[in-house]
Amino acid sequence: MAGWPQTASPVRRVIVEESRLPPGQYVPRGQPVIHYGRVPRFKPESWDFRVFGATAGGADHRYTWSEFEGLPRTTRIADFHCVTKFSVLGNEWRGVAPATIIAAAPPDPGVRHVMIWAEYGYSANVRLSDFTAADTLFALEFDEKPLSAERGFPVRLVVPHLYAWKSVKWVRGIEYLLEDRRGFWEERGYHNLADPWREQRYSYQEEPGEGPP
Ligand SMILES: Nc1nc2c(c(=O)[nH]1)N[C@H]1C(S)=C(S)[C@@H](COP(=O)(O)O)O[C@H]1N2
Ligand SMILES: [Mo]
Repeated sequence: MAGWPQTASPVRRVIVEESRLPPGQYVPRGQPVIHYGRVPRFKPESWDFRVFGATAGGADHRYTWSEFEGLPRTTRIADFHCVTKFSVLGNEWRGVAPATIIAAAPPDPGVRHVMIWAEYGYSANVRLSDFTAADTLFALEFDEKPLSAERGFPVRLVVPHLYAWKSVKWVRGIEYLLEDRRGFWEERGYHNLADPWREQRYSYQEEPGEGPP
């Protein structure tokens, strides 16, 4: 067999794992759970998912829980990088691709950014290109089971290629933006773009054009 020998030495394994970790990150034991505030209670009768802001037709789109739950699902395996420096590797998420939402409720052609909204007003802004990236997903399942309450049940966004504060738990909707606007942590000193490979942790690192004025 060409390439790596089948039994990698411990040293080689470490090198392979490290090349997979963005700068400054480490792999902790276990799977930390992090969020601001309380875990919301899910009420299926009143739960909805709204698409609003600059939609193509100007009208909002609303999914009830049974409609959202019935959307086609797809699986993604991805790493997860928190700005507090831990990374969790190889997570298996299953859920609804943003493309499915965009097809049903398209944005105005001028839209370049999307605000993700959650319970209690938590929010995160992402570029439309990050929202539609191949690894981005509205996850309903983790490890082939429904999300646990603390991990975002019933729906969370996962944007594996950005720091994890953009992976909004307990999502309730998206807002299409004609002008970029900062979300919850972006307003509180975190980087507007949040690329872990470029260590875009804090807003003071932003270059001109990387964030709203
Ligand atoms: N709604 C909501 N989503 C959130 C947060 C939050 O405070 N509220 N915290 C974010 C942060 S900072 C991280 S690191 C991840 C943690 O996800 P986990 O608890 O599944 O590890 O959730 C993100 N999503
Ligand atoms: Mo985080």
